Amino acid sequence: MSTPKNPARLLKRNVTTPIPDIRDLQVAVVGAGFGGIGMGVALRRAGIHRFAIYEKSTEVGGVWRDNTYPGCNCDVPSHLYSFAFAPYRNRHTRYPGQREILAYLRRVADERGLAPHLQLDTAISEATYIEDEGRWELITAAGQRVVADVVIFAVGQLHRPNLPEIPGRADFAGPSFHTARWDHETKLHGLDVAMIGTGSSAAQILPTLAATAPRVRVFQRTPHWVLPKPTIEFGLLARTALLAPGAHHIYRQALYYGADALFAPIMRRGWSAHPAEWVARRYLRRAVDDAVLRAKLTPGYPIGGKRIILDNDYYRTLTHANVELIAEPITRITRDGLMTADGGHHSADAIIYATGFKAPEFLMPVIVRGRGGVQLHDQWHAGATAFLGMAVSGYPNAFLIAGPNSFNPAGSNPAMKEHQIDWIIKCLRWRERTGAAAIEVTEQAMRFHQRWLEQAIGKTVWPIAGTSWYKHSSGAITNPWPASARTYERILRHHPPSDCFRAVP
Ligand code: N01
Repeated sequence: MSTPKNPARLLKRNVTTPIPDIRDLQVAVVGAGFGGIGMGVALRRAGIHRFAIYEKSTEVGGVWRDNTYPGCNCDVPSHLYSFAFAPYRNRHTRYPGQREILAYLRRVADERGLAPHLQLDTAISEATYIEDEGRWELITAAGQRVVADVVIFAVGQLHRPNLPEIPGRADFAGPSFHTARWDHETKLHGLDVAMIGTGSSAAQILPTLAATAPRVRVFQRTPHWVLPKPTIEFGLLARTALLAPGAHHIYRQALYYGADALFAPIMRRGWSAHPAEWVARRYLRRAVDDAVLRAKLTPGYPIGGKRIILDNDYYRTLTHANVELIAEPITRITRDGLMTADGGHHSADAIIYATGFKAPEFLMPVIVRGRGGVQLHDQWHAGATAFLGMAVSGYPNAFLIAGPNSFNPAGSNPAMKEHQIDWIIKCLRWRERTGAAAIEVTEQAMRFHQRWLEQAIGKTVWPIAGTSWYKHSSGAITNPWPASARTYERILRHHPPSDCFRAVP
């Protein structure tokens, strides 16, 4: 496979020719966000070169390509929110912005030679295991057929916007859009804006909206817990220290262990969350003088029940004269506003849906058929499950990155994905050593893991907290990892593929 003259250009447009024979891939990766890019780099490093990365969009970057709303940034420090193999180079800012992360991902894909492997603008709509061959057949949305020994889904959890079915939504006459589909053509200056939802995205957008719109009405269904974000710019001392050999690695490790020690205990029931809850309550008291507004913003469930918002401006902006927090449930959307359960009508020129993602619907809308033609989504009707978030019994040679119960709410998800990528490479090597066409996680390993997972989830605050994207409509907790990142790493180390996989006859 020849390397094109300017691989960077290929990262931004449809690439249809560089893969010589799409009927004969070793690996097909689906998705070109952090997971897909990291997997591609690892495959090359492992000497696997006949692979393609299928991406539905015309660019790499995943959620960092999709989310372009004003103020979009990351609440995990950049030195940790990056691949260990590609150190983050900005020594000035602790928290990266959306553009920086997207530029970082493009650069990694470019510098690590992924351009010839990228099949952009190519959505995979079906994946079927061919039993006689021990391989996978993928069908693209355009009807193209691809056959690969192994399929790796790296589509992430937060990529399908949730547009709530509120009666009258289609009647609204003004502009309306979801945070992850920001309409940059619509100028919101001078418009009265209604924003539905109060999660991390809403918190990041609100200061910009409030600075330009005459009136912003924020519709809150449930308050989220908010913690202040530590200082954002590195001082001269820190910048100089980060120049020292090995300093980046030491800082990254400190952040990794620090996040585990500080945030993972918050998710557990009992006293370990008390200090964080105390800090959050004190922060709210200091930021909001108005007792009525404070009462509306005080959650009635334990901290960590939903993803905690780390932000310094959200509460402060809610106290501005042109911002109103409405905690009454929305009953209907009209031509020119929103109605609430108390009978109020709140006029609006534009509506922003900061209503999150269909996170528990893993792999949708791809139809995945395993052994015996069984459909994965039928099997997952009451909530998705997978062995360590990566493999499902009955689906040989198929892997997931960021699959069920592997989102780390307490630290870095790129770091979690790197652990998964390393482990998947181990599985591929083991498959090669056994000489089997296909390998599959055993039902026993799945059952054992699921029992452990349910016990661990039972000790967290999630089952007793209300709605969140961590939960399937059945009530099952399907998205977050219920322990520390180190525990995940340790479990993977103690579970070599030979212990939990079998060769498929
Ligand atoms: O979405 P969310 P998000 N009527 O699901 C409300 C990551 N992220 O886009 O809480 C009325 O958190 C819903 O109400 P409730 C991060 O992991 C990371 O803000 O369900 N309201 C909630 O308030 C984050 O957790 C960064 O009662 C409705 C809101 O919409 C994840 O993305 C930055 C409703 C949705 O909040 C998702 O965040 C931004 C309805 N029918 C995001 N349906 C970083 O910094 C939903 N809501 C890394």
